[in-house]
Parts: sequence; structure tokens; C-alpha cells
Amino acid sequence: MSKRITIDPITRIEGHLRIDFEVDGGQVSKAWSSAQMWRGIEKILIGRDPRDAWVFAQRFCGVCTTVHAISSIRSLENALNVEVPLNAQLVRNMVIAQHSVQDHIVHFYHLSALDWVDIVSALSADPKKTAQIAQSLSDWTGNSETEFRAVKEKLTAFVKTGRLGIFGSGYWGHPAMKLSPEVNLMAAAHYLKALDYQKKAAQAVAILGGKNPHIQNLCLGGVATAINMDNEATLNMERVALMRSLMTETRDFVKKVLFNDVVAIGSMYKEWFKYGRGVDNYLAVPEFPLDSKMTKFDMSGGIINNGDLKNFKKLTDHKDAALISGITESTKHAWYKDDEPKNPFKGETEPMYTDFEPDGKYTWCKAPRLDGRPVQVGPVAQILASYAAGDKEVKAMVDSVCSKLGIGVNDLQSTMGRHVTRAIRSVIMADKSLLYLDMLMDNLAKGDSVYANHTEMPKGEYQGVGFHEAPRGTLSHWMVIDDGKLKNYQAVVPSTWNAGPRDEKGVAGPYEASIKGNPVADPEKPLEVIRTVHSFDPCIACAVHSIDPEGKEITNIRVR
Ligand code: NFE
Ligand code: MG
Repeated sequence: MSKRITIDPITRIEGHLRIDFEVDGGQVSKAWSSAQMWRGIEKILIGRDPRDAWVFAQRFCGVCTTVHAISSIRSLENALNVEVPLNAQLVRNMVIAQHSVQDHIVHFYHLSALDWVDIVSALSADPKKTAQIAQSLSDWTGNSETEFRAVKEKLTAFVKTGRLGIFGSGYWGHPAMKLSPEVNLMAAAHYLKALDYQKKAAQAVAILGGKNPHIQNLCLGGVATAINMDNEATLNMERVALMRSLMTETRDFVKKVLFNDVVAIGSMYKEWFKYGRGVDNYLAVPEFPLDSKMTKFDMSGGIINNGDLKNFKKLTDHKDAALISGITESTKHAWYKDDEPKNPFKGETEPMYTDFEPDGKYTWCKAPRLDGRPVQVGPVAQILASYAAGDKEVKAMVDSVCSKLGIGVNDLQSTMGRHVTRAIRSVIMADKSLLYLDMLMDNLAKGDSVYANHTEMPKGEYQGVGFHEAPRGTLSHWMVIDDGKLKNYQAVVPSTWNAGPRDEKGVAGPYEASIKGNPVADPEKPLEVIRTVHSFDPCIACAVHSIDPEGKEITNIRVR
């Protein structure tokens, strides 16, 4: 007899996600992923000046604070064929990379570590032994016995109050929790430290972008970041020095703490390299442009089908016609009017709410498809694409981690593989932030001080797509412009690719497919399902771009 279970809401994610699944013989046999909120920012954009779109579009989300701004401005630059000077590309690259560092630190420690780490067990740890374990992993200065003793005392005092707050409804003592008290204490201490380090990365983004969340420094054809090393009101020597020190501190944390913790936890939960694979078609776009024409990129992108790295199609830039025309979104099982799947240039956002109908419509997420196939996006896709393309840095890190863990590269297509590839990506992002800062300083020293190409809005009809490899995967914004006003606007977001429902052929999306086959030791406490869902780093605000808790239509948005 199968048993139907609903988890609503899934906590420790961004937004409102409901997961339904059936358990048969201790394993998940079927699953449904349902986004429980709807936003309608695409509709707010219609009729507006496309040069303003990035400011509105980045309000899709406050977690991936910058990515929608980047994608939006790129879609306009793509539509009008506008070049972006190198200085501006480097400023944008630093924003992207530092934002990723912040996002990945928060995801690993604050949103997912407690699926693996038992805080209550940490209370019985020996701080001295904990320090020995931590020091065997790295020479990070925060790993002292005194430090761990202080954290243990803090946690004990906290638990004694009887008010566990955010730790209140964890699955402490669950049979699937396997770490020793000492490793639990080490991770708990790093969880607290991580709060400080994510803030440093956010601060670096704010220096470049004027504020965070939601940067203010983009413009069509470049950035509006005033750069003058000798002026007190601009990005100057003092700001650059501060940024360099923030970036160096977070790089050390990511390399010496986060990365080692993920590998250590991975090595103690090795069976999780076998669960959670799900959809094994992958997409990542090239990222970090290093020239004004967007022809040279620092990280590779491409498409992998059926999990076979030899079956890899490299994408060399963001103008790939087959990619652009191959993307469609199905709304057969989503709370929108349905028709044939549509390419986003022709996409619509017409809500049609029905309640949760497992065989009908059951989510606010559309189902994106590439050449008719579901696709998984995210750090696994980007790291595997870079690996398949032979990017040296990525290849070296992947090979070394796999040999340390005693796994093959293909085992990264899994629940734990998502964490490990995200940890690898964190290190790369931290390194690249400093690289782009050096490149910017070099370019300025050469006398190139241009950071925007001024462009007027032309008359006539234009369309453009802006791709970006965001922390959760490939993001694209699609705009159609008519006489200087937006005629259509669609976003196909990483969490839409991953959280999307079945399509018109009944083929499940990545979350749904990945949960299938997971063990469930205790159906009342489905920790194993949550582990796999969290490994994607869900962001539902992004994915469906006014919450109505009653589930009623709330489409009455006034357009200027
Ligand atoms: Ni709201 Fe996002 C990222 C985007 S959604 S967090 O990364 O784009 O997947
Ligand atoms: Mg969309």
C-alpha cells in the first residue's frame, strides 16, 4: 500500500514550496513539486522603458539579489547589439562572483547543513577532540579548542532555555543522522561563523553595486559605478583596499572551512552520492565575459544529455540559435492558461488557478524544456560542463575531490554531488573575485577609463535574451521591445527549470524525478526527501516570479 505525504511548506528555502510524494516499500515512488505563490512582475513590466526593466526585474527575488538585474540588462544589450566595455564587464563579474560566494555560504550552512548535522548531538561533544578533527582538515585560525568550547557552552545555554527558536522543529536524533558529536559541534561552530562571512561578501557587492540586496549600478551598455582612484566620492583606492580585504577573508573561509566541511560531511554520508540523481540532462551557459563583445568567457557552458559527459555540446557564447529556439515552457500542469508549449519570446503569464490537482494543474511554476526534454541546472550542471569542456581549474578540483571521496565524476550527479559541486563553485567564485579585481586595476592602469557605452533607444521592434549562470543555474530574461516600450517580458529561472512540474507528455521535472527512489525511514519525518529537495537550493520567488494564501487569483495589477 502506498502512502501519500504532503510537506507544506518546505522550510529553510526561499519562497513557498509544497512537496507531495507517495511512499511504497520504504521508498518514494511518485512526487509532485508545487510552487505555492505567484508574482506577476512580468506583467508590471509591459509598457515600460526597457532600460528600467532591470530595476524592476531584480525584485523577482531578494536572495539572488543581483542576478535578475544582470540578466535583464543583458537581454536589452542583446536586443540592441550593444557592447559593454571591459571595465564594466569586470565590475559586473565581481558582483556576480561575490554574490555567489555569499549565496553559497548561506545555502550550505544556514539552509541545508542541519539536514546532515544534529545540533542536539553537538552538546555531548568533546571540544578538544573537535579541535583535533577541525585542525586535521585545515589550518584555519578559528578552529581552536577554546572556540569550540565557547560554542558548546552557548548552545547548551540556548537549549536549556527550552526555546529552540529556529532550531525548534529539526529532526534531531533521526536515524538518518550519522555524524559524531564532535563533527556536529564543528559544523555548528562554523554555522555561526558563516553568518559573519556571508555578510562580508554581501558588503563587497554593496561597495560595487551601491547597495545590497538589489544593486543600483547597472545601465544599458555598462555600469554606473563611478571609478576614480583619487576621488573621495567614487570607487577609489580606499574602497578597493576594503573590497580586497573582504574578498580575501571570505576566500579563506570558503577554502579552509566551507569546502572542507562539505567534503568531510560528504565522506560520512557516501550513500547520498547514489540518491537524488533525477533528471540527468544538464544545461549551463558560459559565464564571466572577458571582452566587450561577449565572445570570450572565463567559464565554459554546454549541454549534457542522459548524464553522459562524452555526450557534451559546448556553448561558446550567449547567441546560440539552437539554444534560444530550443527553449519552451509548458503550462499543461501549471496554474496558467495552457496551450502548446511556447518559446519565451511568445510566452504568456495568464493565471488560471484550479487548486492542487495531482493529475491536472498543481503549481505556479511553468515547466521549461530544452528541445522538449526536462533539464537540470545549477552548480552540478556548470561544474560538469566545465569539466567536460576541459577547464583546467575545475578539472583539477573535481579530480582531487573525487579521489579524496573515493567516488567517480558521475557520482556527482546526486544529492550530495549538488553540495560538493556547489562547494567547488564557491572556491572558484572566491578566487575569481580577486582575479577580476586585479584585472580591473590593470586595465585602469593602462589608461582605459570607459565603463559605459551610451546608447539611445531606437524606434522599431527588437527582441533579445540575456543569459546568466546564477548560483542556482542558468537564468534567462527575454524581452520584446516595440518603439522603445516593452511588449513582452519573460524570465526562465533556474528554480523554474528545477522545480517545474510534469509537462504535457507527463514527464516529471527535476525535483520530482530526483526524490523518486529515495529511502524514507520514517514517513512522519521525511528527512531524506528534504535532503534532496534542499540540495537544489530552491528559490520559489524567482521560480514563479503577491502571495495569496487563499489561493485566489490576484491578477489585478494596474499597468501605467
Ligand atoms: Ni531567487 Fe535565483 C538564483 C535566479 S532562482 S535565487 O540563483 O535566477 O533559481
Ligand atoms: Mg517565467
